[in-house]
Amino acid sequence: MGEKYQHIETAAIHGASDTRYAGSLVPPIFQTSTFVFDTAEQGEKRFSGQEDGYIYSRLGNPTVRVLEEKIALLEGGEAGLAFGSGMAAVSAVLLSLTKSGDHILCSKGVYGCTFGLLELLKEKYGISHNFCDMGSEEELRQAIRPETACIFIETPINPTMQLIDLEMAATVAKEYQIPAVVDNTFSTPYLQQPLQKGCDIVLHSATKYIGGHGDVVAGLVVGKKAYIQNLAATVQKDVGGILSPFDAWLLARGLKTLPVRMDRHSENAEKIVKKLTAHPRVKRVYFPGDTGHPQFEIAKKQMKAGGGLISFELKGTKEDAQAMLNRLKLIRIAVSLGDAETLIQHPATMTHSAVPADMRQEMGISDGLIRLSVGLEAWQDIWEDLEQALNG
Ligand code: LCS
Repeated sequence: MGEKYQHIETAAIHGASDTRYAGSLVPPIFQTSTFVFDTAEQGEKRFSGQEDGYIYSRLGNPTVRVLEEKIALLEGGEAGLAFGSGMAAVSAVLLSLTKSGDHILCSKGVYGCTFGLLELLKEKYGISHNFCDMGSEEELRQAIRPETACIFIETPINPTMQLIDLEMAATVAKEYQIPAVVDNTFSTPYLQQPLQKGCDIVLHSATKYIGGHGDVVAGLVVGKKAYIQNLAATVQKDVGGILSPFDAWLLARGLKTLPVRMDRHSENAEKIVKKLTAHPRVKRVYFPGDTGHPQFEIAKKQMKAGGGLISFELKGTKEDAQAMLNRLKLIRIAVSLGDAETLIQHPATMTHSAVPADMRQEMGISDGLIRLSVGLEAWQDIWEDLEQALNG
């Protein structure tokens, strides 16, 4: 946690909070689009980089900076950068690392819109990609091409909950001198810290656990200072997917309770997994914190706990899955995840509907697969609702 903090729980609360104005405990919201220069010469110096200071909120804002410093601290990285959505962060990173003719090696399974972006990059700019299980160093080495510009990893993968060994992937990436990029949305820095495993860039849909309350859409990137400065001065500045000061303030607030929330999400999920596994209508349950998960050894190596997301396969058809969702009373049918409310969704027809059916099958997204984002309610109430819907 940097030099100042030994524990992530303390860093999440006190880190990057010394922007104090009028003795305010909480950093204020700088809801301003621009910043006034004392003189024309000062403006010139700010633009040329001779003098530090704010210019215009697309180029930097003090409230947004607090969030960027906090996430960098929690991920154990040198610097952070905030974006207007998780997809703005994913696209900025991929644009920054590739040029026409390059290749992206991707984990076998990614969020549906990341898949859409990869397709767009291929069609419009000739940046190809392929998917790889990344089950071993050898498998990774065989998939890397001379034109591979980066390795892009989701772990756990949305929504199949398959895992990739981050240390293994980072070792191979180093061997080929290409960056390993990790989408850490599902785990957050409280449960998993990819940079500490040797990966190069971490990104988040901060819309999820980082915000934690279902009221913000945002993205974050953490990496080496030189990379982040370059990303800010190029793709972010010129494409412009920035975060608003108020949303940054909400996220910095959300981060204070991240450790407590993640503990509770994980504990609740563990309880629900036990119940789901024993239920006769459930074919299979996928949860990285489950000793029965085929990659539990990887989870033990790199995750503090299983997190709050569970996927499970119902016995039956797509219509059976939809009917089960429709019987729920407390649990809300909604995409997104990581909120206080327990949310449930049907990946094949919702988050991953943009992925062609044959690819979905290959990724392990069947029509009976359901994804549950276990919230912070009493687990008994969550289970009671699930049980009545499963039995119904
Ligand atoms: N990465 C992952 C792993 C995600 O799950 C999402 C969104 C994104 C990136 C994109 O972030 P956004 O732009 O939405 O902030 N995942 C969603 C999901 O599973 N349900 O709704 C959104």
